[in-house]
This record gives sequence, structure tokens and C-alpha cells, in this order.
Amino acid sequence: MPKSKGKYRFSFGPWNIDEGGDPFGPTVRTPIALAKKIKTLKGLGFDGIQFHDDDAVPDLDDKSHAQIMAEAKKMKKILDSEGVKCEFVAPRLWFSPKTIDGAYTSHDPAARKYAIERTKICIDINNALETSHMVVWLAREGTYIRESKNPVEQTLLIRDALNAMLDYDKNLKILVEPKPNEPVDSAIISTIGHAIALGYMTNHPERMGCLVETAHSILAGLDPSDDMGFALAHGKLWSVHLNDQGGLKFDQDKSFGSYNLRHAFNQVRVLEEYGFGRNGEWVGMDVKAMRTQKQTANTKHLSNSLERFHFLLGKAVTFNKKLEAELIKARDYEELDRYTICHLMGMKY
Ligand code: 3MF
Ligand code: MG
Repeated sequence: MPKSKGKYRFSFGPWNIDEGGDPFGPTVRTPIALAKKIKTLKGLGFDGIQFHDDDAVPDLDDKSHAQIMAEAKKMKKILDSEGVKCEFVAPRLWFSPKTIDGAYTSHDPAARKYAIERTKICIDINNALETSHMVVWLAREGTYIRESKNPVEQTLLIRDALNAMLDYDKNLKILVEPKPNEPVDSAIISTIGHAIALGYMTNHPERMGCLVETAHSILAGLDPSDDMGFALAHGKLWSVHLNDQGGLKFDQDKSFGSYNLRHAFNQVRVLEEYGFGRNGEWVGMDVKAMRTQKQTANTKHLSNSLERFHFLLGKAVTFNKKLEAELIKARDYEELDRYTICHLMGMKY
């Protein structure tokens, strides 16, 4: 088999081994301690963990800065002892009663101040865990009705918040993770185009990148592999959250390739063609187990996602490029379609 151009290492977050609660019913599995999740990670084929700030240091709003730092350093020791790297720490700005109407874009100046201060603590935790990458998912920066917030002001407030973060730490790199809706009706930074454009508005575009999540692209009605390609063309694809999504529903975070294998193939293919991971980028699996899964089978969604990634990587590197070029030249896209399907399904061609 031809050698892969990409260099892949995989990560997930503690929220990806969850208890199965949904908006209509309680949890159905017992919680797994974070230490145990970290211990199981390598056995599942992963090397890195992603954190929200309060995954790394629980209840941090009630703790002093010194205490937060001491706990973050303790976490670093736990990760070291398991040989696990931290990919990023993301500020969880959607839980606090202060951020009900948004964090950086709230109408309440006290809420905006809280959001910036909390993000600075998140940056400190990033440093304690020896990662310079912070992911920002702007969960509540949006509206339920259009008249409630001014879209120009929201955009500029987010830009100002990003500038404050970039000024706070000269080594910080920020990855904006866009999502068009949920929990809000309409997010202001809804697509990868928005995320990249936002980076160019800041004082340090060179330290602004993005993260494409499969489900979020599909929720915006877009093709995730095209979103990845657009970000790659800008040199801004610094991480991905692979999963799957059955069209315009709630954010499903299904196992990678579970819904649309051809979509999944094209995501792996574009990453592979552009040597993803050569600059240290991680492949994150932001997947959720189905609520029906029993306690004893609560990590299959992670190993299944990885298995499919590796299988599709094999399909990407063995794709007949010469034939592809010939068929493109002849504009015989029907035949290219047939070849692609035959290749993916292992049919004789
Ligand atoms: C929401 C998400 C989030 C982000 C995470 C890291 C809970 O749809 O995808 O996962 O990925 O907050 O920024
Ligand atoms: Mg995500």
C-alpha cells in the first residue's frame, strides 16, 4: 500500500464518554472518573486528551487562582504518568448563570468581564498543561430572535475579546470552532468561513486558526470535506472534530462514518492529500455513544470511529490518482462516480 502523507494522532474529550442524558430524559450510565478515562484512552488507540477548563480543574469559579494552578499542575503529572498529551483546553462559557444571554457578546458588561477573566484562567491552564492551543466554541454568542442582538456589535465584541486573549499570552494560538445553531437559534460565527474571517479581523491573524467539526458543517448545510479544504487553503485547519450527522437534526455527534461513509471518505481524503498532522495537528473524535449503549460497552463509538478512519485512510492512499486525472480530463464524472463507489465498496472495477 502507498505510504500515507499525513501524520495522524488522535484525541477526544472527557465529554465523549458520557452518561447518556438527553433533554428528554436522565442519564442512563454511571459516570466514569476522569482518571479512568485518561487510563483507557491509549488502549482505545488515542494519544491525546482535549479538555474544557473545568474538566481539567473542576468547579474553578469557586477556587483561587493559586488553587487552580496547583490542580492544573497535578493534572499535568497525571497525564505525564499515563503518557497522554493535552491537545487543547477550551473555556466552558455556556454553563454559568452569568452567561445565559451570551459570554463575550452579552448585553451585561459584568457577564462580558466574567467571560474574559474566565478565558484568561483557561489560558493559564493551557500553559500549565503545556499546550499553546485553545479552542473557542462560541456556544451562546448568538440569538433566539434576530431583534435581541445587533449582528455588527456581536461580531466586533467577539473580535475585541479575541484581541484581549491574544494580548494576554503572546504564544497563544486560538482555534475557533464554528457551529450554526444549538444551543442558540442562530450563532453569529456559524461556518468555517466566518471563523477564518474573524481571525483576519484580529490584531494577530497569524495566531488565529480553526477547527472543523463534521456535524457542525452538516448542520450548516455544507460539506465537511469542502469546509476542511477551504480551511486548508488558508493554512488554518489546525484541528478537526470528526463525527457524523444525519442532516438537519439536533447535533448528533454520531460515530465517524456512521451515517455517510462517502462523506467520511472525502474528509479523510482531503486531510491525507494535504499531509494533515505534519505540523502537529490532531484528529479529534467528537463522538457520543448512543443512549441505548450499556455501561460495559460505552467506548465502542470511539474505537469504531478510529477503525473507520484507518480503513478510509487505506481507501484514500489506494485511490487510483492516474485514473482520476484521466476521467477528470475526459469530463467523465459518471465514470469517476462509478470508480469511487466501486473502490469504496470493494467491487471489481
Ligand atoms: C459542541 C461541541 C463542543 C466543542 C467543545 C470544545 C462539547 O457542539 O462540539 O463539544 O467541541 O466545547 O470546544
Ligand atoms: Mg466539537
